[in-house]
Amino acid sequence: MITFYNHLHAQHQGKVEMFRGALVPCFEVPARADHVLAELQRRQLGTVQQPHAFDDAVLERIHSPRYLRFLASAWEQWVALDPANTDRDILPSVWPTRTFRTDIEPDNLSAKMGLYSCDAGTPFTAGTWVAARAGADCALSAAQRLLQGDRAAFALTRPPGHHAGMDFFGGYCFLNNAALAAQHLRDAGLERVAALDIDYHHGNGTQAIFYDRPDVYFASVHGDPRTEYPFFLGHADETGCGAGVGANLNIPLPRGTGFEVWFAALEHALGAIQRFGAQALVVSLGMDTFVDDPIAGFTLHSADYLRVGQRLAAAGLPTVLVFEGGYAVAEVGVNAVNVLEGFIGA
Ligand code: Q9C
Ligand code: ZN
Repeated sequence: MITFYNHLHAQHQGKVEMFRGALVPCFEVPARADHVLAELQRRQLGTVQQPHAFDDAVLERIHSPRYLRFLASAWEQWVALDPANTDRDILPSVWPTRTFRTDIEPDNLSAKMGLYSCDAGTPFTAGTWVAARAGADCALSAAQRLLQGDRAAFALTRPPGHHAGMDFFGGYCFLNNAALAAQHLRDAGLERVAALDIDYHHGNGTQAIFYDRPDVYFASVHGDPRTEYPFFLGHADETGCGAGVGANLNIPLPRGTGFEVWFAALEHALGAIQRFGAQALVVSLGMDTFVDDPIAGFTLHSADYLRVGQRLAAAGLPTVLVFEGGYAVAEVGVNAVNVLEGFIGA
């Protein structure tokens, strides 16, 4: 299986995030991707390549032009406010909740940060845009390989993507890599594509992007949003709207859920994807289902991920695997590469 590695990922290196009233060191760190790359190379599981450069127009298939313009210009505006800002990340602190207007983009940078975000846990740094942009290229390059006939491809990138919506960032995500990959497959002529999200956290961005569409099925197995981030989406009664009714499946599970119950939910999601008639699969591969993850609550063990990979392969679909969360840094390489090894060996 080919891996597209985001060689610019380390340029996104947040310092702190807001957590329980304090600024704490970021969980989403460059070492995460480094560990996955090192383990891939140690096991020699296929070649590692740099992504191809896709046009900005491809990003506009998923994200709004004004959001993309904001991402590309935010850091410049931040430093213009105060040259000392080069040493500080940008965090939002004010949001247009219910009853406020979102049609007028404010000039004020803090206000723009709020307009285009959903939490204070996602710092924007000097290298965030270049890293996210190259990460999107990785996901698109992986999708492109499927179109050229590959059985599977892996996008090894950070920052992650599945919490990012059409016009907002959050949950450590800026560009929705999985949605971009799925849309790229659609635009190349595949009529039905499935996005399967197995990160611990519900993929609210991906769900929202495809919620009214019958051509991209979204299925997710995740921590119950009543207690888990992102809190405000991911319930079982969200089944799609308009033309997309029936093309969205959420399987929320309680904190503490172990492998057998989780795996049964995965089987259920893959069965639904099969019945939908998907011609390709995009997997949001979050590794924060691991028992020792510091910010999540399922109890999967390293060996379980071999079975996850085998089961994903058994779906028999051309598959893009997109790296998402997973914050047990020392173990994330072994765990992610176990999925790949299980997939390849199946
Ligand atoms: N500060 C992904 O796994 N914050 N995002 C949780 C800890 C948000 C996770 C509380 C977690 C987002 C891609
Ligand atoms: Zn997650």
